[in-house]
Amino acid sequence: MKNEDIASILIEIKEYLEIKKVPFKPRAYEKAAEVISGMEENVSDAYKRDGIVALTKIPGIGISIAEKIEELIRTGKMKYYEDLKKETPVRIGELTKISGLGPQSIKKLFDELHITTLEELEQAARAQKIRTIPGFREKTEEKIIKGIEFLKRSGNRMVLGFAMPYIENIVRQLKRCGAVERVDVAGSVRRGKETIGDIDILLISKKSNEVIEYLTHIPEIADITAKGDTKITSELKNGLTMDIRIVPKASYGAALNYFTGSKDHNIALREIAIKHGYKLNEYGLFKGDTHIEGDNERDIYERLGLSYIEPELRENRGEIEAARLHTLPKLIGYGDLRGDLQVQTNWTDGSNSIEEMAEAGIKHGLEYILVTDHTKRLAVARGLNEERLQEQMKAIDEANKKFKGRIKILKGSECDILKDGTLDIRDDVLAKLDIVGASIHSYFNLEEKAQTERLIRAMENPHVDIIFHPTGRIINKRDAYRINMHQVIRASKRTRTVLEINAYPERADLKDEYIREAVGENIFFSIDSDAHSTYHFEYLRYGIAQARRGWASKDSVINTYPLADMLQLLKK
Ligand code: DGT
Ligand code: CA
Ligand code: CA
Ligand code: ZN
Repeated sequence: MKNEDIASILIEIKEYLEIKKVPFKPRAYEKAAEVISGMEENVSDAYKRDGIVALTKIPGIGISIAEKIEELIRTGKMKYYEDLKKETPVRIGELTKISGLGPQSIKKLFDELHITTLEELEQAARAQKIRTIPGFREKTEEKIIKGIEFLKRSGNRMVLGFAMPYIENIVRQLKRCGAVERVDVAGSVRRGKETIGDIDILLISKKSNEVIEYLTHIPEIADITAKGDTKITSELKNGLTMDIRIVPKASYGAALNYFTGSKDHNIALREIAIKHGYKLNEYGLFKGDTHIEGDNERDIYERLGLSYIEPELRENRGEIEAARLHTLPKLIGYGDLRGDLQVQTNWTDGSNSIEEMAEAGIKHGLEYILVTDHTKRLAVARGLNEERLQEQMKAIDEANKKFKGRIKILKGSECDILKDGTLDIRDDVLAKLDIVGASIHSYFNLEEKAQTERLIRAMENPHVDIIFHPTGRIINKRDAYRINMHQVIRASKRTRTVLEINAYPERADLKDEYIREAVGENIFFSIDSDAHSTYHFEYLRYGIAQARRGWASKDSVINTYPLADMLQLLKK
C-alpha cells in the first residue's frame, strides 16, 4: 500500500468527521495524512518490519490512529472508515474537489436531495434543484456548475507544448506592466517537463495591487481567485491554474530555485546545505541568521560546492552527486539543431507543399530537412506506394534546384513497419532514399516479446536509419505499446539505428528516462518535429527540452551536425 493511499483515506475520514461536526479529531487525521504523504519511507513496509512501533513513532500519530492504520495495512480495510461511509454514503473525495463546496454543504445536499456523486450533483445543479435548498442560492448553483466544468477540463495534466503559447503570451504582457521589475517562469514549465500541473510565475514588484489590476486586463486569464501581497492565483481560460509569487530582489535567486523544484531536488539540495553548515529555503542561504546568498541562483549552487544544475536536470536523479563531482554532461542547447529529420508534406497528410515546408525550415534556421511522408499501408494518411514515392523523389530534386544554397531537402520516408517487422516498401526503392525512417502504426496490442522482436527486426534492415516515435504513446490519449526498451536500446547500438526523440508535444517520444538510459549506451538520437504544417517547426524546442531532461549532449544528436557529417553517422 502506498503512502498516498493511506493519506487519502485519512483525509476522507477527516471530512466525514467534519460533516458530523466532531470537534478536534478532524485536525488530528489531517495532520496524520500530511505527515504520511510527506514521508520518504513506505509506511506499510516500515510496519511490516517493525510492527506498530513503526507507526506510533511517526510524529503526530497517536496510538488510536496508529491502530487504525495497522488494520488498514493488515486487512486492506478499516472498520472506522467503512462505518463513517455507511453513515453518510457520499463520495466525499469526489465532491470536495469542487472548490467552495465544504463538508456542511455536502451534508445538506445529501440530506435534502440525496446527492452522493459528482454526476448527481451536476444533474441537480443543471435542473436548478439546488436553489430550492434553504441557504443555497442561484449563485451557488452557478458556482457548482463552473467548478464541475473546470474539473473536467483540468483533470489531465496539460501537454507542455500546447500550454506554452499561452504562458509566453502572459509573460510577454507581464513584462510590459510598469509595476513589474522582473518576471520568470518556474516550476515544471521551467524544467521542460512534458506535461504540467500548473504554471508557476515569479516576479519582482513593489506594487502588488497594480499587478493584480493589470492581470484583470490579460485576456488569457478567466478569474483571479486569490489576491495577496506575495501570492496571486488565477485561473486561465484554458483550464490551467497560475500561481504568481511576488518576491523581494534579495531573495529572487533562492525563490527561483525553490519554485523551480522539483520538490525532490529541493529536499536533496537542502540536505547538502545542512551538511555544509547552512540553511537553505526560498528566502536564501543562511549561516545562522546571516543571509549569505539569495539574489542569484547560480551563486547558491557555487556556495554549496556544486556545478550549476540546469533546470531540466532537477529531478533528484543523480544530478546533485554529478554536480558535486563536476561530471554533469554539457547538454544540447536550444539553438543546436541544424536540421529536422521528420517532415510531412501534402503528398500525404501534411498541410503544406515541399516548397512551403522548405521555406518554413529556412525561417527556423534549418540547413536541411528530411521529407518523410507515410507509406502505402497507412491508408488514412493516403500513404505513398513505390511509384508515388519515386515521383516524390523527382519533385524533391526539382525543389532542390530552386533552394540551392539556402536549404537542402533530403529524400526520406516514414516507412510503415508491418506486423512481422518487415517494411511496406521494397528494398530497391528504399535504397534510393537519403534516409529511411520507420515506425509502427498498427497492431498496438501485440505482446511485449512480439512487439519488441518486430521493432528490432525493422532495425536490422540495412536500409532503416531511424526509428520514429519509438514507443508510440500519445500523452493523455494512448499508452505506449508494450515494448522492452532496454532491448531496443541495445539493438540500436548493435545495428547503429538512430532512435528518434519526437518533439511533437503530445508524443514526446522517447520519454526522458529512456533517453537517459540510451545516453548511457552512447547511442545516437535525432530530434524531429514530426511537422505536419509549417507552424510545427516550433515544436523542435520541446524535443530539445526532452533530450536535456534525458541528459543528452549535442554530440549524441545527429541533426546537430552539418549535413555531410550527419550522413556519415548513419549505418550505411
Ligand atoms: P506540476 O505543477 O505538478 O507540473 O509540478 P511542479 O514541480 O511545478 O510543482 P508545484 O507547482 O506543485 O510547485 C512548484 C515548485 O515549488 C516545486 O517544483 C518545488 C516547490 N515546492 C512545492 N511544494 C514543495 C514542498 O512541499 N517542499 C519543497 N521542498 N518544495 C516544494
Ligand atoms: Ca507547477
Ligand atoms: Ca504551483
Ligand atoms: Zn508517424
